Amino acid sequence: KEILADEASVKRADLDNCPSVSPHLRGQNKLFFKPDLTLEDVQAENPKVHRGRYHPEECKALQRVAILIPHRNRERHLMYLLQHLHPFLQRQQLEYGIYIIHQAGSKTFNRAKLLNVGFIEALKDEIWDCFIFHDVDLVPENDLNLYRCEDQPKHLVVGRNSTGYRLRYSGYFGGVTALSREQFFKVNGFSNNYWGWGGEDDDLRLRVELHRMKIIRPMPDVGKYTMIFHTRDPGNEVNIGRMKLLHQVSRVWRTDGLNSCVYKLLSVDYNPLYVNITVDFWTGP
Ligand code: UD2
Ligand code: MN
Repeated sequence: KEILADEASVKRADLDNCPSVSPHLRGQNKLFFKPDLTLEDVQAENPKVHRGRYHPEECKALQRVAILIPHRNRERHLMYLLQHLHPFLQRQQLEYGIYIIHQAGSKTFNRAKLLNVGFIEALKDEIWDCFIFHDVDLVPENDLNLYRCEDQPKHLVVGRNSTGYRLRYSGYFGGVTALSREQFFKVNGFSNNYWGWGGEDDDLRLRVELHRMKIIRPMPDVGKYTMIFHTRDPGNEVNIGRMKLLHQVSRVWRTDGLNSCVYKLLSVDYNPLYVNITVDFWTGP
C-alpha cells in the first residue's frame, strides 16, 4: 500500500502546474436545494473524493487548501454545503480537504476557537498552504469566487441573498474568509474568548489590521452567497461582552489565540466527504 502511495505522488510531481484560471469555471450558478437529498446521494455524486480530500488528476494544483467549517447540530446545512462545495472546488482545480470541527456538548458555542482547533489539527494531516474559514450555512453562487489565498487576507462574502447581496458594513469580515498559513500564524489565529454569537469576526479583522495587512474582496457579482435560512441556535446567544473584548485586541492578541488554544480532542473521523473533528472545551486537555 505504501509503495502504491509513493508511485502516485511521484506521478503527481511529474504533472504540469494547473493554469492560473481553471478551464472548468462556469460563473454564476442557480442553486437548488433538493428537499429529499441524503448524504449517500452526495457521496455517490462525488466518487473522486476520499476521506474529505481531492486533488486534480490532470495537473498539479497551485495551492493546497483546507476548508474549515465550525459545526454543531446543523446536519442539513452541512449536507447541502458539501453537495455544492465539492464540485465547486473541483472546478477550481484545487487540491483540498474539508474539515468539520464539531463542538461536543450543549454549552455555549465558540465558532472562533473551533476554527483555531481546525487549523491546528488540519496541519497534522498536511502542510496546507491556505485556509478557508467557512460558515456551514453559506453556499457560494459563483465559482469565479476563488477559494485560494492571496498576498493579503481575503473576505469572500461580499453579499448574500438575505441582505440584498450588499456588504453589511465596511469592515465586515464574517462568513467566509481565506488566510494563508503564514497570515493566520502571524495574527496568532482567532481569539479563543468569544463565547456565543458575534464579535469574533471583527476581532480577526482588527488582528489583520494591526499587522498592516489589508482585506481584499472579490467583485460584488462574484462574492455572492446563499445563506440557508436559520434562526439563532440554542447555545449561541448574543455575546453581550463582545464590545469589551474588541477594545482589548491590541493588548491581548499575542497571548490569546493559536498559542493558547486548549481543548480536548474527542475524535478525528475520516468520513468519505469530510474529516470530522470533535472537541470538548470544558474538560480540559
Ligand atoms: C454571522 C457571520 C458568522 C459569525 C457570526 C457571529 C455572516 C454571513 N456570518 O453569522 O461568520 O461571525 O455572525 O458569531 O455574516 N454554528 C453551528 N451551530 C450552532 C451555532 C453556530 O454550526 O449551534 C456555526 C455554523 O457554521 C454557523 C456559524 O457557526 O454558520 C455562525 O453562526 P450563525 O449562522 O448562527 O450566525 P450568523 O448567520 O449571524
Ligand atoms: Mn448563518
